[in-house]
Amino acid sequence: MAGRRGALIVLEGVDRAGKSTQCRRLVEALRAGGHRADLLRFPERTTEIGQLISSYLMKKKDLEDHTIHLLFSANRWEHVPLMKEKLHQGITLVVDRYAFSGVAFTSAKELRPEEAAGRGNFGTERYENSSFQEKVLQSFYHLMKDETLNWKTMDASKTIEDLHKEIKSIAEETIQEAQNKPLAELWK
Ligand code: NYM
Ligand code: MG
Repeated sequence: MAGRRGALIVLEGVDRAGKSTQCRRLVEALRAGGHRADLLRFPERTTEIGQLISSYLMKKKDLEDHTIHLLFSANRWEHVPLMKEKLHQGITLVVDRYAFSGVAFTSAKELRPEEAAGRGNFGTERYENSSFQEKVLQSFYHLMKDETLNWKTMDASKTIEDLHKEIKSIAEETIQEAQNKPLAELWK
């Protein structure tokens, strides 16, 4: 088995889609099936950069739009060496949001939503309102046009269990397919 790398599996979507639940379930199931798998999330709020991001999201801190965008990006880059190391070691990474959220959320901001629209059943963090989330969704659809990225679309209205089965089977397929492919760079 030496030389076989892990797969990078990213779950993306609007807030409240159920990504965190599915990521946790997927890692458990992969491990139970004998795979080596680790869970990562972005933003990863525990680092110094992550703490700044968290304060921004909790509206405890105001940051200029480009600045927060770059902090989200830096928060991913600070984990790249670790991620590469794990992938090379054959560990599959299940990632709760990645660079696509970076693009989708920032570009949704540039689309200037009417903030006033009815607030849905979201949390209290920045971006957590239905008009903004609608813009984010449109940005994700736009990103999904890039066919080199092997996107699979999930219907988040299904039950946790049904979704889990579907995601697990796609993940297992992806792990197989990734094994013999060299690590590539995103957007290069
Ligand atoms: N978010 C996440 C961004 O705006 N840009 C990014 O690059 C990333 C990774 O952070 N509303 C936003 C999306 C979420 C918020 O994420 C917090 P989570 O997964 O709810 O902790
Ligand atoms: Mg959230």
